Amino acid sequence: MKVIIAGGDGFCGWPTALYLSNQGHEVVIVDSLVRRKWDQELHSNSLTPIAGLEERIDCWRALTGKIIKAFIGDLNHYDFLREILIQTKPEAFVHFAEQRSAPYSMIDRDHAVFTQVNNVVGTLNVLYGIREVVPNCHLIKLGSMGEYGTPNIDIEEGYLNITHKGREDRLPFPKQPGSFYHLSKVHDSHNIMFACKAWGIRATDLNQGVVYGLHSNETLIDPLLVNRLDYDAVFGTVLNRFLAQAATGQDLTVYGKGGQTRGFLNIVDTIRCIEIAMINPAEQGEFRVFNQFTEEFSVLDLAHKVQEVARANGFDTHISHLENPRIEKEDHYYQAAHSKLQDLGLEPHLLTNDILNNIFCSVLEHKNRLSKDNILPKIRWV
Ligand code: NAD
Ligand code: USQ
Repeated sequence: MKVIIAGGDGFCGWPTALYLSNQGHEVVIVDSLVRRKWDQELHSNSLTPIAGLEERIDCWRALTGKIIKAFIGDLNHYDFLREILIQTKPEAFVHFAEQRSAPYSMIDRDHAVFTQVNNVVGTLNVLYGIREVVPNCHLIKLGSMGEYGTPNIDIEEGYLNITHKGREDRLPFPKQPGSFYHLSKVHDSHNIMFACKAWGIRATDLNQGVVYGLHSNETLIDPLLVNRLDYDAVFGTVLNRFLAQAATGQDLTVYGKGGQTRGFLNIVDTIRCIEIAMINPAEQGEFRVFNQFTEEFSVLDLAHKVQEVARANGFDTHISHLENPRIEKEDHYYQAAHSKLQDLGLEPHLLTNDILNNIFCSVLEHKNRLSKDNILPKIRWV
């Protein structure tokens, strides 16, 4: 298939682009490279040394003979996006290209406004572009499990059957997001749902949990193809952060009690979920929602797992309960449905000690690149 990967220079997008290219799909990356600028703004870096996008793509072509095209530009610029759609006529549009850090969106007014404009306007432009240029193209949009928040009932996949005053309906599951970033995902979901209804667009909203790991079979082919790994308090996600902390002899930064429970998945499952959504497209006019994660863990569960693996490698790792910089429940019910991707063929890579140990060893290789100043959280929700 012809597929656009928007955000194809990022953590999820890069290994997805390589995998789909390896499977024989015609892959086109669209990315503004803004993520690399945010590293400069935050004085942070990927723990792994990542090559420039052009160098990465050249390396891929030299080693495999497969061509990935790239367009550098911003989805907020409609003329740029429209021109790419005209030139490439994609059958699927995988949309990773957003500002994805909750703490970044909570820095101040400017960062909250930027996050919502970047994400909501970018997605609106994609919807208008599909409508105008490629109405049959399947939009595969990365949403977030955090759109639902942590309600005291089971979370369903997108929709909830409700009986109210004797009448029944199937309605979108209530959303209680916990940051201006997560709110931008909710706004996107509403816009996409409306565009499907109004214009007959086909879309899959993948409510993804927290992703961990870094390597895929393809990124391991050559050091120039390595994926990025964020460990800082702004973009680093919890399990990758704990692994980087353990590898550099620091305490694991559990926020508050650590009872916060979330859905998690390995990066290799992210890639496979995108492929599954792509080869099983939504119907024309359908707004389909899948919950994309494989297991649930509390933050404290993860800290204990990392502590065990680190200790087996000779690191005496301690857990530190920091004052929680976020406003979130630290002790709550969490049970979320996630069967639809498995029904379509996902075979999860679960978090065994072996898998955790492999990621830990990859992190150890690059531990000298970690800057300790970037570990403790400085952004507060209040
Ligand atoms: P990332 O920041 O590593 O990559 C995002 C990429 O999009 C970057 O390369 C960036 O330059 C690009 N980008 C951002 N705004 C753009 C714009 N307006 N125009 C063009 N390019 C733009 O993020 P990621 O971790 O790969 O996440 C990808 C998607 O998956 C995001 O939408 C995120 O919300 C979602 N998601 C990520 C996780 C996770 O744990 N990483 C979990 C759930 C959902
Ligand atoms: N946490 C800690 N210690 C840390 C870092 C985080 O205890 O050092 C806690 C947080 O307080 C939170 C949980 O771990 O309760 C998850 O935090 P996170 O930073 O790993 O993930 P989050 O902010 O939710 O965002 C990440 C991605 C985002 C994606 C989301 C999926 O950055 O793009 O949408 O995961 S989900 O969590 O399902 O919403």
